[in-house]
Amino acid sequence: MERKKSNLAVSVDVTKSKDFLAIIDAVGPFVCLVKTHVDIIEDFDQSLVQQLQDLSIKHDFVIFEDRKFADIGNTVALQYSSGVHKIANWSHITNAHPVPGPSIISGLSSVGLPLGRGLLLLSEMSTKGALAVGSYTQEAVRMARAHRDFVIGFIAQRTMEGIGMQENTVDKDDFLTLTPGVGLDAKGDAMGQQYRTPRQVILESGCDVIIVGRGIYGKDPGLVDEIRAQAKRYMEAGWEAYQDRVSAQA
Ligand code: 5IU
Repeated sequence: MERKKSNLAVSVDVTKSKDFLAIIDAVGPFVCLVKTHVDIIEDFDQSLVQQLQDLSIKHDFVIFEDRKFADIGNTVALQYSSGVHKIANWSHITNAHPVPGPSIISGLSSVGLPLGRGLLLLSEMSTKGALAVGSYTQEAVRMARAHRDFVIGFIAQRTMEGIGMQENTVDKDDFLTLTPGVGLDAKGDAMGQQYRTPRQVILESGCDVIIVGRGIYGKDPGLVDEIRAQAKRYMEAGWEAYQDRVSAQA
């Protein structure tokens, strides 16, 4: 993030590998991270993974497969390592719902830790009526604190720093907060998504990374110049909000 002066992550939710690779190559210079959903790609094969890894090296970004694991430890370990996608082989970070309890972290870390991977826990969601609130969110943070060797942060709508800690504690968490539901032009979509601006997310809510999907590639995955321009626009908005937050804290 420091090296590229970018706290922008782009979420590439498209179904054709040609579009997928073209979008990533266009946004690559502006992002710290690319978020994927490989299970929606219709013409997936192992060569796609190789091309994604090549782009990650070319543009210096981290790969995050947004798999949202949610099963028992034994099953998630198999889903993470095996099957068609073999996520652990190529995705630097992935994420999990805390709903099964700490065993989901043990299951995933048995595969990911030896490979140097990291995990994000989903402690909140951006959708209307989400159930990940209150004590659920607090327990997610507690689970993360107990597994700092593998958990590197959260998908959440605000910083989780201090949540569930005693008032006068001096402990600092230092977890990352990555936040979806970010848009500069739209307020939401027809399926419950809700958008806030990079300023609201980074400056007011204390998050670290903005995750943007359709706000960047939404109009047409073929419009590469437009996609590049939007990526630059979101990168600048995200970084400016971050700079303002850091200088306000100093
Ligand atoms: N995503 C959310 N909200 C959440 C979580 C994940 O939008 O709370 I957890 C994912 C879904 C999609 C991306 O892959 O982030 C947002 O895409 P758009 O910017 O196109 O809405």
